[in-house]
Amino acid sequence: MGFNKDFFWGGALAADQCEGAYDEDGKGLSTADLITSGDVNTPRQITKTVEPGKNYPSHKGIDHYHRYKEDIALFAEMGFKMYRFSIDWSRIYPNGDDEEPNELGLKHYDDVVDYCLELGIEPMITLDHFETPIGFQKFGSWTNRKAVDCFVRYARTLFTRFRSRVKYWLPINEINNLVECPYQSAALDNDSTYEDRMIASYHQLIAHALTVKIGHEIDPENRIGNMYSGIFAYPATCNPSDIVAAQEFMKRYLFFVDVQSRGYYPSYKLKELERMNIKLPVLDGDEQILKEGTIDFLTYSYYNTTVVGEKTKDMNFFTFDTGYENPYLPRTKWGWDIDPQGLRYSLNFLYDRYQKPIFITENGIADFEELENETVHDAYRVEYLKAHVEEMKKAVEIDGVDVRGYLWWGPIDVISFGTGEMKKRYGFIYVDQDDFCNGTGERIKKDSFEYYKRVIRSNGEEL
Ligand code: BGP
Repeated sequence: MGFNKDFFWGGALAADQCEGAYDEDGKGLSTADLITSGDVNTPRQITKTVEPGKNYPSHKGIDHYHRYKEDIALFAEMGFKMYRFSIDWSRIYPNGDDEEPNELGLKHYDDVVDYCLELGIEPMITLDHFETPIGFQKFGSWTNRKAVDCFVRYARTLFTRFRSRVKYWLPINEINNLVECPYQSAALDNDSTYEDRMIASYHQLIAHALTVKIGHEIDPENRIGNMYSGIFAYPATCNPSDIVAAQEFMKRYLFFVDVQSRGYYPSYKLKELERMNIKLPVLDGDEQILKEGTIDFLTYSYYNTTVVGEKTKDMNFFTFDTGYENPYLPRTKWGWDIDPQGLRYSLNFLYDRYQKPIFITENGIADFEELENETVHDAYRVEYLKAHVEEMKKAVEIDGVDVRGYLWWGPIDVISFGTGEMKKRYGFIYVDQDDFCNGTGERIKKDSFEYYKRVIRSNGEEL
C-alpha cells in the first residue's frame, strides 16, 4: 500500500524565474527577459527592448545562477529525490538559430547536474519553460517551420551532453498555454490570430515528437514526457448545456496531450480547424513523426480547478476567471480555487484517458508572507500540502493510478510567472528580497520545510 519505494518527491523551478544573471556567460535575451513585473491587478508589460527604469524581474531572479549549490543543498536536506529545473534555451543558443551552442552555458548546467547527482537527486530537465530566445521573432518564431529545426538542434545538443547523467526530460512546459499566452509560450504577439497560434502549436507538436524520437535514439534509457497546464473544468450546473460547455472547454487544451500521447490529431480538433478554414502546414512524413514520437509518461501542473458554463465557455482561461465562483471552495488572493479533491479527480481523469504513468510536476500555494521571529509560520501551506498528498494517495491506493512523482512548485520563493511578483511566495524556503529583487537574498527555512522533510522521509505516510 502507499507510494512506491522509489517514488520521486521533490520540487520544480524554471530558469527565468530564479536564475537571474540574464546577460552573463554569453546568454541571449529570451521572451522572459522582456516582461516587466505586475501584480494581481496590473498585467505584466511586454517591451521590445530592455527599457531603462522598468522592472524586469528575470534579470536578477533569486540569483540561483550563482547560488544554486546553496539552494540544491537545502533541497537535499529536505530529502528531495528529484529536482525539476529548466535549462534556459537562450544560454545555449543565444539567438535561437545559432549553428553552434554556447559552451559557457552548457558548462553551467554540467555543474548543476553533477551537483544534483552528487547529492543523490535525480534531475528532470525542462528544455523550454517560457524561455524562447527573442531572436526567434525575426523569422516569425514558431509559425515558421525553421523553429522546429532550431528546437531539435537544441534538444540534440542537450541529450548528447547529458547522456547517461540525465534520464527524465520534458521538452516544452505547459504546451497548452500557447492558446492563451502566445508570447510567453512561443514568442508570438499576444494579439496574434488563432490561426497563427494553431500553426505554432502544430510546429511545437512536431518538434516535441521529433525530440522524443531523437532522445530515445541518443540514449534508450531516456524517458521523455509532456507537460500540461492542468486545466480541469467543472460544469456550472447539471444543465446538459453546461456539461457540454465544460467538456468543450477542456478539449480546447487537452488536444495537445491527445497528440502527444496518441500520436495523431483528434477528430474534434480536425473538425474545428476545418470549420475555421485553418490549414495546418503539414509536410510529407509528419504523420509518421507524430506517430513515432509519443511520450513515455505524462506530467501536469495542478493548482486549482475552475467552473465553466454555457454562457462563458469561450473566456480566456489564463485569467482563471471564467465568470463563475465555486461556492464549495476557498480561493487564494490570486483567485485560484483551492481544491485537493480535484487533484484525485484530475489524476483519475488523465489516467483513464491516456493510461500512462503520471508525474505531478507542479503543485503549490502562494501568499504574501513576512518574517516573524526569523522564520515564516506557514501553517496554511502545510495544510495545503497535506490535503493534496492525501488525495494523491487515494488516487494511488484506491483508484490504482500509476503516480510516479510529486514535485512542489517553487520549493524556494521565486518570481511569479503570472504576475512577476516576488511577494507571491510558494517556497518552503523564504528568500529575503522584494519585488525589485532588492534585499539580502538570505535563504530562511519556513515551518513547512520540516513538514515536507517528514513527508518525504516517511514516503508520504506521516502527514
Ligand atoms: C505554472 C508555470 C510556472 C509557475 C506556476 C505558478 O503555470 O509553469 O512557471 O510559475 O504556474 O504560477 P505563478 O507563478 O503565476 O503563480
